[in-house]
Amino acid sequence: MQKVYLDNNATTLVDPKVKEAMDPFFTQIYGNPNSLHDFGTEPHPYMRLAFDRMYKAIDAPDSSDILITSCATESNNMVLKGVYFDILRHGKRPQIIISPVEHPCVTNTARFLSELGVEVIQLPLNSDGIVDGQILKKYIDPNKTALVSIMWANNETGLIFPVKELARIAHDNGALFHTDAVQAIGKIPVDVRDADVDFLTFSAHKFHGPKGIGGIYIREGLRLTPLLHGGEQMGGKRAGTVNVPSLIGMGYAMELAAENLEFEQTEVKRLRDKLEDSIASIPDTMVIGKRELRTPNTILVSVKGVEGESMIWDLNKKGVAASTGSACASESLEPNPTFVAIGFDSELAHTGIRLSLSRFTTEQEIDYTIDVFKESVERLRKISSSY
Ligand code: C6P
Repeated sequence: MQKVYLDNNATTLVDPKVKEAMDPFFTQIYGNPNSLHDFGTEPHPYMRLAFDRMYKAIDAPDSSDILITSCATESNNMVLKGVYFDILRHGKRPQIIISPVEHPCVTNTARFLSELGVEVIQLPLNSDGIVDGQILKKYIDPNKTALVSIMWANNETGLIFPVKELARIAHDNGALFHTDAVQAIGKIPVDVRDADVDFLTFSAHKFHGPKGIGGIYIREGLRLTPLLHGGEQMGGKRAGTVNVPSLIGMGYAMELAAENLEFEQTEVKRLRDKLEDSIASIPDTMVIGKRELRTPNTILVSVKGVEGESMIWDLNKKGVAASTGSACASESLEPNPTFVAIGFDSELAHTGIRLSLSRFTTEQEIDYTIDVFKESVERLRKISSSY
């Protein structure tokens, strides 16, 4: 049976070139980079190259910091909890602002902080499904807001947030600005200098790097209280021996992601649009979010009368991997929170299907998916109308 992977917002395949670059660091260049002997110093130039590649890919100034973490979940926890320890808990600025469609690693961390006394504001979305400058201006408090944390692109809809404008408003009001750029890197240009953000989160497995490694860009002059205490690795900012093979892979994967941006915005987009047009031609389907406001690889569609879960299982039987939304919320029976935030009733909020492409998706796979998707909708609608 043909297999088609259209869940690239959950994770991506490791680019074979990245895997090849990582290989020597398991069995040949395997010293602990904090050891003083030659085995320990041997990985240093390769690690430096990985950092240089990342600095270049996101246009980070040399004077800023890129901290290596185990994943975006850790990065987001570290930013929110770091700001809690550094600012919020002292009470002068006790408030953080987030969007209602952040990943659970932001919303649940914010909820945890609210139990410690932090005031958490979840902004409403505008009619396009994003937070705009007007909304932030209405809610930000120059005397209270310590941190605004708003994602660069949403993992379910692909909708892109106006991060540069939001960062400016945060700064005008004396607040720090963090963005979760997990779904932006490799899909749209991400330039920390131009966007003028203070903290930025990323995760290698979303851009054809390995799982289990991510990072935080930290603007020059800022610091975050560490989450992990222990040794002096990374200047004491995050204890624990760094995962060298994955760091090498992440650096190279980010460089390739930046090099392939043009391809993503032309060829991947062309295939996404072809799939989206075919799905949208099925009666009673609704694609969420204006196309020009979305990342080039993502479709979130509501198929009226068809439960998202049933559709996913039906597609899976034909070898097509899609999702109902975030992989980490796929076992929840609650309505999709993104749909709810956008204003859908609870029945429609169960009808979401996310299809996300990558630079490895082929035209033949898209043609196959179009046929399978149409057959699935027809079959499931027939079944539900027979009840
Ligand atoms: N979203 C999805 O199916 P980790 O796995 O910790 O590196 O990434 C977490 C994460 C953080 N922010 C955003 C915007 C994300 O999309 C994700 C991961 C996957 O949408 C898995 S839940």
